[in-house]
Amino acid sequence: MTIQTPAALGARAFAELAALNRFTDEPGKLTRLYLSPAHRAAADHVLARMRAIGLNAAMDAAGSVIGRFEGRTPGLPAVMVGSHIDTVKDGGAYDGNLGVVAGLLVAEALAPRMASMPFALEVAAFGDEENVRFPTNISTSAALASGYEMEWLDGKDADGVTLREALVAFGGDPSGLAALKRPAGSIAAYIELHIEQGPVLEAHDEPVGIVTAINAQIRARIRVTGEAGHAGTVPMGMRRDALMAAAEMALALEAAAKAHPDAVGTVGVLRPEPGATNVVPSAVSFTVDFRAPLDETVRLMDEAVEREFHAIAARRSVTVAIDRYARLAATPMAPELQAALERGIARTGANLAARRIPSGAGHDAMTMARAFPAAMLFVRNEKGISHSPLENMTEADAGIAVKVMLETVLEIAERHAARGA
Ligand code: HGY
Ligand code: MN
Ligand code: MN
Repeated sequence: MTIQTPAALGARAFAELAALNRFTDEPGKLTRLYLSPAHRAAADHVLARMRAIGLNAAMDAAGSVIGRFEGRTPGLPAVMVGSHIDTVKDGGAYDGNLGVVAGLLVAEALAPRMASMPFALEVAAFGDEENVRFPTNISTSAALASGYEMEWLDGKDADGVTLREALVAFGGDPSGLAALKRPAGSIAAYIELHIEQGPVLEAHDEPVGIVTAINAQIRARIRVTGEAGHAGTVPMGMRRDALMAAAEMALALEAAAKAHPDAVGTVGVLRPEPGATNVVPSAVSFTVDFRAPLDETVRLMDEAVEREFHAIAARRSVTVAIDRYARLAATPMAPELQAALERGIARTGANLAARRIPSGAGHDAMTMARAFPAAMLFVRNEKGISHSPLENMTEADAGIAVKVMLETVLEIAERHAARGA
């Protein structure tokens, strides 16, 4: 295997990212929603890159692209290195994409050695981690671990297109979703490289860190229904204004989050109807996303949302419907893989710290951890800015991080071999 220096890996990573990030649904921005034309183009590109590296690769029924190298004998449990290629709207270049590129580069580096490896190597490019388009819950990796939840197929996007319709048009296969669930033990380790999307590594001037656990979260779609009216004639005391009620609910969510020191709450989407300057809004659809390190904190916040939203609706003579479509429990990362990442960092010989960090952001590693040992390596990104076109990181840090991923996979292999596994 040629020596893969961090500098060389960083240059390769940035070149791969530039090629992958040509695919967007909004020219001039990076918007690549699940099952969109840009997602299809990006998936085809990743499929071609996997095959060029020699991986046995295909797109699965849910639209993920997964490639595999066998180990010393066919059918061995796999070490999977992956992340997601879907993005938020007007997102950053590195969220998800970097972890998929890391998988490609690790596979490329290990290709000559796979005949002696005690496990298979898989690279995964999941397609629905952001859950921006449909009311799903990290569905494409969940399909492999806990299994696909068929009710997701009936979820609709902002244009009223169901996930089932979009999946068929994309070239996916609703009838093949149940079969995606992997047998117990078939994935020996899932390891994901991801930008930190937070300020800790930069504050300590450290390029990489090891994730201890991923915060719990609940996401819900809220529908407030009031009564349309003439903006110029309906007296304030006689209005059933859906938007004002929704605004009060948004502030109630903020208060519920501020009541707990490490909790967060966000209203990211808010759509008034009919949406005219001179019409008192008859209805509002909005989303809530709230998170915390502990399940109990999220439960308390959920109770507050339920209680306050209904009290506000009653006071304002409107109705409110709360559709909790995503619940993710707080997810610890596998201790033995955290230790493997620490040894992977040490093997680089660069005398790097191995700081443990919790993740406020959700990841495919959360769902993979439901069935398989899972771990994450964080890499520093500028000011921790993410879910923004300002998301940025250095090529040097990318190279260090990919090098750590490579050394970690080798470390796991050597431990397997030492145990005679
Ligand atoms: O929203 C999240 O936590 C992740 O970026 N999907
Ligand atoms: Mn991500
Ligand atoms: Mn994201």
